[in-house]
Amino acid sequence: MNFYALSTPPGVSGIAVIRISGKGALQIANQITRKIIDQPRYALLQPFYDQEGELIDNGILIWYPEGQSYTGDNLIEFHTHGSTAVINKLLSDLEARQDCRLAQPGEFTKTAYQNNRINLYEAESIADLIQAETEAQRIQALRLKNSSPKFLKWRETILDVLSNTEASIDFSEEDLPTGINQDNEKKIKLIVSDIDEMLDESMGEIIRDGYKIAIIGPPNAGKSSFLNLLVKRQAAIVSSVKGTTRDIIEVKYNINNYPVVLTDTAGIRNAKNKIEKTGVELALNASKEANLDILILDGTEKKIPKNIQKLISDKTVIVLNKKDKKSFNSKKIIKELKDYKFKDLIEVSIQDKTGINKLNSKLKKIVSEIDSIQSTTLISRARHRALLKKCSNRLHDFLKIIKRNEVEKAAEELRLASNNLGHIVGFIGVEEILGRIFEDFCIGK
Ligand SMILES: Nc1nc2c(ncn2[C@@H]2O[C@H](COP(=O)(O)OP(=O)(O)OP(=O)(O)O)[C@@H](O)[C@H]2O)c(=O)[nH]1
Ligand SMILES: [Mg+2]
Repeated sequence: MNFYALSTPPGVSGIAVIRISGKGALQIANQITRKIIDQPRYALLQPFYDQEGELIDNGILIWYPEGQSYTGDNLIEFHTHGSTAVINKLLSDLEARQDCRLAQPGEFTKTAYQNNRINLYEAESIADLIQAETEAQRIQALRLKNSSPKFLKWRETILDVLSNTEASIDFSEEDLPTGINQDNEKKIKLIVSDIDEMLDESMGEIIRDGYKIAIIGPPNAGKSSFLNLLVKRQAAIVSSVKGTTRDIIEVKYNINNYPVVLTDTAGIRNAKNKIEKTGVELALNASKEANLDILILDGTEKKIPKNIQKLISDKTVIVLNKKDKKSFNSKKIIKELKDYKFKDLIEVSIQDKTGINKLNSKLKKIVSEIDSIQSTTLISRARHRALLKKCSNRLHDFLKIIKRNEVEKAAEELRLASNNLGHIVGFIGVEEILGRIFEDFCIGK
């Protein structure tokens, strides 16, 4: 069955691209253009007609033949004018055909995978690339796409070592080339250290899902005011009533092209009210999960509450707020903080916007530190991370077991380790996750 979809975003645009993929795509293109298309990979200016012979539009048609297309099957691209009327007319003409149906989300890429045009890992990187909202995410997705050969090479080496190991089950040691066992161990050790280095980086997930910043502090310190100031809109309610914010308020934000998720939280205190209590629990949780805490304190207060002190860590930026007020006095608080380790301390007035530029450049600097770490390939998907972790464990076990000369058991570890890598690129046993991966795509990709 041939499938089709609008591959450009819906709505009015200069041009729109509608694609059909499948064995019969060329035949459908012949019918629509009322001529025989015989020039592959060539931009042809053509009138497009519907089944009744009525002109739909004049546009560009490109035929990508089987084996040379994105999906691997015959693929036709219609470039039409991007008006809703033209798009709808061509789409409904395709829908009316017996041999054509609307594509499912991600079906073009899924077909490419099934036709061995790309591996699963590359398909996932394409999904990431389509969904990339910022420059950093785009670079990361491209980097991922290019790292699939690394997994394939590791897998090949492991399979090599596996066949050597299996050979040593059948042959006596004298029959094997000398030094082969040491050589095998060395190869596996190298792979393990590469994988463990990769696993060490959590930055890939940060770039994919956003750098998490939790805005925390006691009630009324100005947390919600700070959020609103940063995102330049009233994302959260501000009031002089203590305990205004109760739910977690999550706002997507962009610092220096890095995606950031800002969360405003309930003021932390010993709340009696049940709802506020839940809010405080959520706040503590958000702080735990955050990559960075911005702790907002009211600089007119003399003390830092005990339950707030407990939250100060090396991922905390302390913001002493309300500098505009006469009673603002940072000395006492700073003194109280002398035994604590934290990232930075800045005095501001959110109301007057004093100190805010300085705070912003601090945040920029902190968030940009990601850049220096992301030089190696990063793992951005939990699925890859879990499989690499399993693979690493297997290889560590192999190194232990082979020392005890339990060759058969050791070989089994290698087999499982190579399977783990195979799962990442999609060679084996991935049917159950295919749906999940491709449903992330939009229709038309
Ligand atoms: N004078 C002065 N008042 C401020 C400043 N920042 C915030 N406020 C006031 O402090 C009060 C509390 O502000 P919010 O932003 O609601 O504080 P919050 O930390 O979100 O409070 P909860 O949601 O209750 O935890 C409001 O009346 C703000 O107008 C400031 O820099 N100076
Ligand atoms: Mg608030």
